[in-house]
Amino acid sequence: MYEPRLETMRPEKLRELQLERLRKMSRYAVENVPMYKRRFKEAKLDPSGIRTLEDAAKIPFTVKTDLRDHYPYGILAVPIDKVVRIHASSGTTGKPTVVSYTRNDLETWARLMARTFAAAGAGPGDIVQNAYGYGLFTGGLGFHYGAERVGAAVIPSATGNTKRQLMLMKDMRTTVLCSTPSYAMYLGEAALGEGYKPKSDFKLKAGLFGAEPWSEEARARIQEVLGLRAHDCYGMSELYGPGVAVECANQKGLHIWTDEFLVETIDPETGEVLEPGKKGEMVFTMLTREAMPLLRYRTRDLAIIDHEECSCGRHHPRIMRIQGRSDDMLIIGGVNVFPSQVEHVLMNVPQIGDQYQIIVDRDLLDKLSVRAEVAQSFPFDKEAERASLAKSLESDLQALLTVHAKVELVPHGALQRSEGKAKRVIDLRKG
Ligand code: DLL
Repeated sequence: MYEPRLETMRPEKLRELQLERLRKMSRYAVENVPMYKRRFKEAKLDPSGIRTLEDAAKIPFTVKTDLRDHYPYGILAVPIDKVVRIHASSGTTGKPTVVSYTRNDLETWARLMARTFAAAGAGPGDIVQNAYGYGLFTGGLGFHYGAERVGAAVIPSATGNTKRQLMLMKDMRTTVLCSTPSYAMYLGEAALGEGYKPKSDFKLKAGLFGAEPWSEEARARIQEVLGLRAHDCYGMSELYGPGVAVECANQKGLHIWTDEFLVETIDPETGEVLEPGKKGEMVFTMLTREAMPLLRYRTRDLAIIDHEECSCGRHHPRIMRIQGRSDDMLIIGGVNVFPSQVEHVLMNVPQIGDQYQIIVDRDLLDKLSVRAEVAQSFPFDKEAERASLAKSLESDLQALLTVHAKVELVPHGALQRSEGKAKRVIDLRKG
């Protein structure tokens, strides 16, 4: 552990710390950010009215459009000369979401990232290859500073240039790989294609993978090919970046650093707070953020949060894998379909490769199809085998999704590989 006192704090102590910080943060936000001053006034709420953690539910939500509406600096609680870093998350349309940090914010973020590396067993002597994007994206610098903080050596290899990544991995004797899970899969595939024997040529022991959804089956594949322990890590630009939650060596859910974040799960339709253990949208309050306070920020990410104790000694509750985003959910003829369900089915079938696309279209009715690459060893030329594989996948998908999905198999290598976040869903109904 990097900060054993905070990482093993008992749940009741954590709650005390959270309450103290929540009260302080509410007052700070109201006094320094006009948007929060207005919101509290509209809700007829004074920060002094927050006396218990449950009172957080009285605070109005903050949503992504609030950040866009106050582009670029409207939510700042400090003068611009206290800001020392600015990141942004790329919007698919229009202006990006801008996130600003004071020196103390960067310090907090680096500490949380150091905990992230420590949870994966990384420290002095480790060689960390950081294949997240450096730039406006928070992945690159977030992992970079965390690795340095625990005393590991960082190779800032950034995304892309896959052959060079593999050469570095072997020659520099990389022990910890940081990348999106889809890029980790691609690195594994490319390593085999280039004639490496990953388990003996590489010295990898752990991977820190996140920034996009992935399944248990994908984890099993990455671990098998690269010979490492794959840790899931979660974060988002608005909440510093990566470093919000990470899996310990037990790999049974991601510990959320609740001394820094108050997390609630809500019903995404009604906004009501759900009981612990129920699947819902995660809502985060940043408890010590200086530059850009965020109270009850709706993430749109759906998850179950588990409060059971973990044998690793950390009492921080765990996200039992992100189960999709409320805005990623596809509605096919009235039925809700999550891309993660499709991945779950595909990755369970050894004849299927790592790459796939989900295509949604409409003529009279919604049509769902899945284009999947076969594994390298699969005899793609044999039509009968292809047809039978497609048929069996269609029936597995039907059983899980309860809607029909047409399966199109394509040869190994036919689909584009991703170096950052994979784009798996093509919805032709939009636009
Ligand atoms: O993806 C920050 C990050 C970088 C996290 C590197 C982990 C590793 P954004 O670009 O703002 O920030 O995207 C945030 O990505 O709301 C989730 O929908 C998704 N996401 C992030 N981590 C995971 C994960 C970074 N482990 C959005 N599993 C979030 C599933 C994830 N989805």
